[in-house]
Amino acid sequence: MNETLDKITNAIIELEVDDIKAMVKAALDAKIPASDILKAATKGMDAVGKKYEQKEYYLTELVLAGETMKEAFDVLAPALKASGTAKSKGTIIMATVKGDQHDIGKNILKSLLMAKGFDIIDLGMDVDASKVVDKVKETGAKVVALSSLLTMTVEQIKTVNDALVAAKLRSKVKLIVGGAPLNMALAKKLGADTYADDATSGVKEIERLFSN
Ligand code: B12
Repeated sequence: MNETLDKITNAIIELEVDDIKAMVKAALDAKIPASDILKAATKGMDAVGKKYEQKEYYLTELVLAGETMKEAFDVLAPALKASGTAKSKGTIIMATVKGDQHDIGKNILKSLLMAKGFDIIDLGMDVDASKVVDKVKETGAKVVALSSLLTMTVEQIKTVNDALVAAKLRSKVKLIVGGAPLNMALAKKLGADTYADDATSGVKEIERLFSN
């Protein structure tokens, strides 16, 4: 295993919010691919999640881990984008569902999609279904990508789906969802067209939706 990448994983786990930017920058300067650095940081977030489950970490640590990941991502995002293409492949509306304030996964997917040349309209987190519907109406976007990290907010996917149906827009858009509490069966039950369990397969799935 690459020592620099291990250090980045550990910096996320140890919540080294002040040092992470310099570490990521050093890794990029050493020509380590941005996608590998992203994987190392994500591995750290998974370990933080486990520590939280085991009550070794509490909410304060979760907040700090989120901030550390965001710092890392600030440095990584331009490098991820630069590794992609510039031609627009289509427009995607992205949001984290109402009641949910997790946006790191969504932001990673967003950067990878931008790197592939998609235009992204990011509505942010804790987003009301009506806002998604308004944006679809306004932009004619062909894909809506929703993130939900909490078991208690996955139902919001159904709320968005129902709102799109009520606005007679559902047949005009494809709905893709992701986030830890989801799987393909649940996603479909909630009205989504498809699901992906990480950002890389999310990009592939979205490319497939656009090619259909
Ligand atoms: C960081 C974090 C936070 C931060 C979020 C900061 C931020 N701006 O995002 C803060 C501190 C705010 C937070 C708060 C809470 N959190 Co929290 N949090 C996490 C943690 C540690 C990491 C999440 C993360 O960023 N992971 C890294 C990213 C890269 O992974 P990801 O989000 O899963 O995204 C990937 C895939 O899922 C996928 N994906 C994600 N979205 C989408 C969308 C599409 C369309 C596609 C295709 C793919 C896709 O691609 C991504 C990249 O590969 C997780 C534990 C974990 N390991 O997941 C808990 C976790 C999600 N949190 C949890 C909980 C309980 C909470 C709180 C309720 C705690 C509390 N008591 O207050 C609050 C809820 C606040 C709210 N209303 O949302 C639980 C959820 C349990 C559940 N199933 O409901 C978890 C699982 C921790 C645990 N093990 O208990 N949290």
